[in-house]
Amino acid sequence: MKLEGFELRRVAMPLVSPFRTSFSTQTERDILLVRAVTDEGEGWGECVTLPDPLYSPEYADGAVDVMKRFFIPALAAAGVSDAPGVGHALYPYKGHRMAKAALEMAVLDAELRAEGRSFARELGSVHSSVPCGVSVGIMNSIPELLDAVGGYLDAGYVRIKLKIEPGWDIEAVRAVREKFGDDVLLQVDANTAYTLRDARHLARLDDFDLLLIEQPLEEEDILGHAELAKIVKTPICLDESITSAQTAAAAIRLGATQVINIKPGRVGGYLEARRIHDIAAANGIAVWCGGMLESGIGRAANVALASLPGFTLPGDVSASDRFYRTDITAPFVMKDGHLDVPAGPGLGVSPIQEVLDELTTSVEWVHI
Ligand code: SMG
Ligand code: MG
Repeated sequence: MKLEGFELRRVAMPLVSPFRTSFSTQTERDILLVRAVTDEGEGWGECVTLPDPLYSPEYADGAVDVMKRFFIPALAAAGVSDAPGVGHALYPYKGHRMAKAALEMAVLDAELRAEGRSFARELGSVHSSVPCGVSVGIMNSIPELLDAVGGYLDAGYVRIKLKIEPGWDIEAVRAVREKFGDDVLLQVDANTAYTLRDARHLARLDDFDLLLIEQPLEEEDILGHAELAKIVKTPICLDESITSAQTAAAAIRLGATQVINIKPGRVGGYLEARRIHDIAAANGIAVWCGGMLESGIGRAANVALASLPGFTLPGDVSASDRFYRTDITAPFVMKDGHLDVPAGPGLGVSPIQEVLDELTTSVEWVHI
């Protein structure tokens, strides 16, 4: 397969409701789509950068810049013709994992479509459907939160994740437990909003039988998480801190993470995501698939990843309508709390051109 170039397309997708975390409020998703064009057909990638470097150091405009300035020329110079080649050619460049992941994903999709193989099969899928969890943003009031959670439970979501921050934690969790009972699979995500000084406070969450506390402390505070894990009984799950298979192995060894949230964009791609899955499995650590409010393109790949054997907890893998009234692909629709794993070639879904055109804010072509 010979790469001819990449189309970089920005798409503005309005959210059905604002999504507030400890670091920002999103009302619209500005998605960077990458289309790899080859002599054997095309492939799609989705870059999960947010507009500002508040979740991770990367941001959408920066991803476009690094792709055009360094990464695509490096792929051209190396004559890259397959997905593992993308990782090798970009290895000398530090960081920018979301940008690397999007390019690798597009090349992998092109390769698999040309060969008629699915992402799921390629990654090592063992399930034809995956359970859906939903991430619930910080709300203005407890009644508003209970309304939102009630709606998701009625829709069939099998696991609820509450976004938390200082001032919106114990009482929010208590209210959800009191209203919906002890059987609901419940977890929380702080997106680095606490410090080790909050350990006693966070230990109060132990009363609520949570599956896990996700990323309570700063991303670089691996030892802090290891200390916290000795004080808090609820399992610690790292998200932001895990940027590679190497950091995953270290965090596991240090006792900083008892569960891992795997986001392919954060770790540089689906191939590295699979390596983290393998390391976690070898260490008896459960993993689940995180989400970055993906369109149908990224969602398709996440659903495939979530169907690997080590993904034993429901992920932030929700239906398209959790975030979007109109998706750019055929929507992912939940049945009995599950999404079907696409089985067609590559991602198994493609953008619908008219929808894509309507939502596109810019397109550029980068020749190889
Ligand atoms: O795609 O369902 C989704 C979003 C899940 O909460 C989610 N993602 O830290 O895990 C996380 C956040 C990161 C994105 S917040 C804008
Ligand atoms: Mg998280």
